[in-house]
Amino acid sequence: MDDLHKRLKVIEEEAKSAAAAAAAKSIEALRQAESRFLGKKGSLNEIVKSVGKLPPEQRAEVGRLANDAKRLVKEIFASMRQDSTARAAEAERQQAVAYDPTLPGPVAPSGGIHPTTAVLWELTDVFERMGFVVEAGPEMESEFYNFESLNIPSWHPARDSQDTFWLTNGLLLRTHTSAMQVRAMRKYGPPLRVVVPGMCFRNETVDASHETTFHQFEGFLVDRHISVGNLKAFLQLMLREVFKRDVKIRLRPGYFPFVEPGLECDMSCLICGGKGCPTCKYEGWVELLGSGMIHPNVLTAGGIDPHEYTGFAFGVGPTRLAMMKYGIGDIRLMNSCDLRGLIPPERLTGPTIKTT
Ligand code: FA5
Repeated sequence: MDDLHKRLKVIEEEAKSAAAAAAAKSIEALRQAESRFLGKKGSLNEIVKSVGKLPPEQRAEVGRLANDAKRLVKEIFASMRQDSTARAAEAERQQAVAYDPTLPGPVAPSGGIHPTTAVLWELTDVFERMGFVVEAGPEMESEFYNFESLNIPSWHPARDSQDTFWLTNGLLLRTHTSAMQVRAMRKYGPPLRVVVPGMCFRNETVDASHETTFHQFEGFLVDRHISVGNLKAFLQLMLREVFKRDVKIRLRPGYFPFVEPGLECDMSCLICGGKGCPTCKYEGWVELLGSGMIHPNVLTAGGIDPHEYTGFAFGVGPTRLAMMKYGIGDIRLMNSCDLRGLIPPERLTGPTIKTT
């Protein structure tokens, strides 16, 4: 019996130091150490199992001693478990305290700006500085504002040049931002200076310079004594602001029913340096905009007396400007969601925040 006492004492001591060592490591290590003493094949269970083989008069006493030792070892591990959970909670608390909320946070990667957006900001900025108001207008437009008010009745062949998406609700997707001309004339009356950045839609065959969904930027000014000279000066100023230098342009007669005379403005292709490439359809020139002096019928539709007032209007493709400015050879890349095409904010040359 003395031997058993000694053996149980040794087991208790071993359990104490094993529990302390395991608790310093992890809860899992503690669980493994506990099963070495209390598991099915643990040292204490071996003693309990051997009780059956003892002489009957010793069994009760040995069983009692072994069970006492088991209880004690269980308590040792339970208290160690509690300690190590408390220590983990404390470590977590300490870590939270160590967190300094006044330190600067990790730097998030900053976004880039789409080249067309950058050009639109620049265009809007330069015209706002010259007293133009910015209008958006609806993308779902009526036939009246998109065509009829612009001197394009239903029988007019010019309708064919703007393949139109007709909607089932009697409206259409506007084919150009000129649709805002008569709306703005009726809203503001003369004299007026308005720009309209906005999306336009045409059922066109897509190629390197044509998309079915594209931006336009319309500008029009109505006042007394406005001439083609004013139009040319504004166009040159606009292009100088966008390209930050003088660029080679040419004006040539162009037909739009809502202007008289009508002028198209081309720019020497910056992709090929004017030699010819798919972007400029091998002509060396890229068509940037349509423009002209507002037709008297349009002024009349807008409630303005054409005998007293004249005005100019132009509609430019900001996407094409962006392609020239940033050397992008194919308009399809602009809507391709390729993030490599975005301009890091530090490379922007114009205003970076625009609220309209
Ligand atoms: C017009 O849309 C006229 N409303 C412009 C205008 C306004 C003329 C005021 C006179 C007075 P046009 O269809 O040429 O014209 O388009 C004008 C510009 O929009 C083009 O020069 C081009 O830069 C851009 N554009 C036209 N169609 C597309 C297209 N499918 N994809 C990309 N850009 C286009």
